[in-house]
Amino acid sequence: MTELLVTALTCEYRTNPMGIDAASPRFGWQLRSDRRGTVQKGYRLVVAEASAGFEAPVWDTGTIESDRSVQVAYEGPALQPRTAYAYRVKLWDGEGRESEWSEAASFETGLMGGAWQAEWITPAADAIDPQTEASFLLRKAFELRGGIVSARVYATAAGAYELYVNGQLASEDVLAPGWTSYHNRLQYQTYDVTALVREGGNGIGLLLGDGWYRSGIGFEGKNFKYGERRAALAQLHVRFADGSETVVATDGTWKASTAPVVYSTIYHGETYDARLEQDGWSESGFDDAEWAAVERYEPAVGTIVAQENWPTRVTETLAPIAQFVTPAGALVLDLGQNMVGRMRFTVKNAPAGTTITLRHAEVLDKDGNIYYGNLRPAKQIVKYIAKGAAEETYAPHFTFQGFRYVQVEGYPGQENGLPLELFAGEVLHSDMPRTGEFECSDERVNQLQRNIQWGQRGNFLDVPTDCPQRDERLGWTGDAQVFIGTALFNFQGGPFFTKWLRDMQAEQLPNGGIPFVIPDVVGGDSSAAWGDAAVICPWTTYLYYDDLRLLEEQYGMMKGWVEYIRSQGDDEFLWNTGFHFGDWLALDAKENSWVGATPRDLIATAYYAYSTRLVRDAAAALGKQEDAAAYGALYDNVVRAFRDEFVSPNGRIASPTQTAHVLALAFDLVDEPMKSRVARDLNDLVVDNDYHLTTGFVGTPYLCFALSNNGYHDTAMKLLLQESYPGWLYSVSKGATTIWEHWDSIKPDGSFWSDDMNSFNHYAYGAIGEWMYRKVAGLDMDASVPGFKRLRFEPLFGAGKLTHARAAHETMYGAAESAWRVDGARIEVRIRVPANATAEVVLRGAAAAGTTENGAPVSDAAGVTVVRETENGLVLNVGSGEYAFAYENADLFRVTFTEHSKLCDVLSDPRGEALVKQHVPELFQGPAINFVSKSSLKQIAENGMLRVPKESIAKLVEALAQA
Ligand code: RAM
Repeated sequence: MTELLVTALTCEYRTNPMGIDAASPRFGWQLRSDRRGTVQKGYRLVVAEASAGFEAPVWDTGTIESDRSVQVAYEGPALQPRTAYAYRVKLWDGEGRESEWSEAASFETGLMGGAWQAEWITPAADAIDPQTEASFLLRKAFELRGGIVSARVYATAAGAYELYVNGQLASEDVLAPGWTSYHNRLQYQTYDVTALVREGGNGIGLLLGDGWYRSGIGFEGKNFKYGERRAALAQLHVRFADGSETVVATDGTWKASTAPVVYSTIYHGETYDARLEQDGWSESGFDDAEWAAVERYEPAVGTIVAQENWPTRVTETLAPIAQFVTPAGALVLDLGQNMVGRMRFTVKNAPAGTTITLRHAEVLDKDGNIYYGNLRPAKQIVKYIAKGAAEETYAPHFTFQGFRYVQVEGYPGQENGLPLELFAGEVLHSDMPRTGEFECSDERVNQLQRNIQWGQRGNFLDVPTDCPQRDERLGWTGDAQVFIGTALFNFQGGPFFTKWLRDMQAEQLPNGGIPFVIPDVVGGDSSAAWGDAAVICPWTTYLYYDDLRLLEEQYGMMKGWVEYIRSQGDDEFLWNTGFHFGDWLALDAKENSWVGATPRDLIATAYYAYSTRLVRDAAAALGKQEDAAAYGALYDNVVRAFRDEFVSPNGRIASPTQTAHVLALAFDLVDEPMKSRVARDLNDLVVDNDYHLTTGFVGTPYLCFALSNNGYHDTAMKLLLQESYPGWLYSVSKGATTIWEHWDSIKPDGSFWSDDMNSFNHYAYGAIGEWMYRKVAGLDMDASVPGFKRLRFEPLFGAGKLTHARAAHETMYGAAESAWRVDGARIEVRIRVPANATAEVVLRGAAAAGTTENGAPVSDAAGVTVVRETENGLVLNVGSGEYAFAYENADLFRVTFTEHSKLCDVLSDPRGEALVKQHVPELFQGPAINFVSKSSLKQIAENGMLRVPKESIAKLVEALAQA
């Protein structure tokens, strides 16, 4: 039986979500096919209320002739709030096959903008000091009759909260309601508590702490708070078999107390006094007579919206790999990985009042002592005061730490060592599905890839942050912008960026400027390459997920940003005024400066051009023809102005930095013949620097792209594989398990870059990951068809250092994969194209004759069309499926016309043969020219038949010149 299946149904990026408030949610599905070249010809999607079943659908599309299988918007009658829907899909392919109905998937709407029945409450100010550092407990007992069918809680807080029902923690979500621009937007969460409620007496409780709302956020003592008073808003809806409903909502009848969480802030940690625990506090029988009253208190928050991001959760637990005593005498646990989250630990038979203190740090100094210097004022201290039970287990509630090492004090019996099995590191971040893998023959690069992914996990804790440990942890726009291309390969980031971009949009300044950090807690605005996140992030999200709706929604912000730039500068088409971070932390900075040598107006104008181009493209994608034309014209003008100002008529870039050249190439600011000149100059800059980079935040993400896309992939590979400082593998060689903020966060002599700004978990330089996926492994998209519907595979094999590489990416259509292996001249390339997608494949150095797929001539392969042979190799067009290509790499041997004539010169020189033997002995061993005499060699060369490695020719020519 041939199989055509519909699987992996999603609604708004999620599997069976609850709390959907979109009026027209979007569906997606994947096709599974046992044939190659499967394309969806049509589909039928049916949505029904879950209680009614598919026999009585609310929306039946009927048969729709379309190959669209992602972001299919609901267009039926208005969805009802707090209602469970089921949906299913069936489809037809281009070969007339019809699938069965998919399994039913579900989604459940949230409050959909309806009024809250609950009232905001907080402990009465005359009973509990609102300024107390302690968290609050809020509770209510209630009765339920029998026949319960379902129960949901909708809740949020000004602060951070945990929900308890009948003594049970109701959800795995951590730090709800998440961090948004609270005064503009606040998320609420939906919890299914059906299994926790029961007929008879029930209790509901909220543990309410400070979270991002009131912890005091921001570096240099900014200590920003959204509000001084915490408050909660929650309502429980219980539905009964007879269709009736009961609502229990926060109101004046609730009671309040302080919690055993006596102190908790994001940066400094938490203190928990277990002696203050009140058993049964969220249960019905609990006596709350002594508890304080609550009062209504409406915090200054903006629109309450359904949870948009993935929830923050514990996604992995790490056991300590070692414990040791430092030279200074501290007992330290080593988690083996710089992680972000919290420690959970158990203590047995500790006398009441025993205080156990955990201090968290990322690294040890060169003497082996735990190093807290880079935390700046952030304390990262967790204290637990035992209640004297036989066994007590604790993990902090409303804080997180960035750490690999944990100094433990006061743990009973610790002089004899800690029971490692009673300690665990809980890794916390937005619980995004992982969608990317990269792996190759160099274990150091694999460690780099792990470091990049760990850096992302640690800094995608609800907001894309710069760092997770010091008194910062902020949504720096520049960092997010340079990293998003890598981020979206690694993890499903649609919901994550949707939420963050909505906050950015809410915080865009009236003049179109963009604050440095989103959510904005520090002020400051509109640096080039930082504010450009307003354009680059929506555009990139659109490209990866075909999320046209997000693009439409964000278009006003994108355009506003470009108009802001246009209003700057003393020339309409140059941006040469204002504050800029420049090429932040570049190595060509002046001493004691954080700003690299590339002129800030060059960077600003380059970004002006780039953002304008993307707004032009966004306008075109959205069908806004007038805007597309207007921004196209603006783009041309900015490019012209850039050239006038920064490029000499012969193509010399005005600033001799790597970053200046990188931007000119990466943003297409120069054309041929200047482009080749710029690329050559960039290559020279890197080679002259002995294959080391000098770039900072601005140049680094594009450096290797600029080289690989312009004929210098070998140089890019050497940069990647460079182990000495500075380069990506330098930190790996120093044992890093995450990406560092500085190329020399730890210097070769083991000392640190100064304390004042030295994060060991900063994803920005991890932006190299995108190039590893796209260029090294060769897994790429055709950007003119968003969402990876049209893939592009073009692995660049490099200068023979890697023998294999493999990348996989879970696209909206399913898994895509590219893997290659080189053995001498033989190359194997395996690719996977998900069903309903197609791909262009470029096999570098291949010719049609001699290339096989699955052992047979490529031209006979099902699903493959040979398009053409080019200078670069063989271009194929393939349909969905898995393919295994193999060929001899002519690229290693093929000689260009100039090289050929140079080679002829060498060979016609009397010293030719000796030179060849001395410098390129492989010429006499290679498959193409075994046993050839000098004269036949020359003859073959003259006929253009000789295939020698390009590098060998260069070596020969050089040797001849020197001989
Ligand atoms: C520091 C961090 C951050 C960067 C800003 C400009 O706070 O390095 O990553 O974006 O400076």
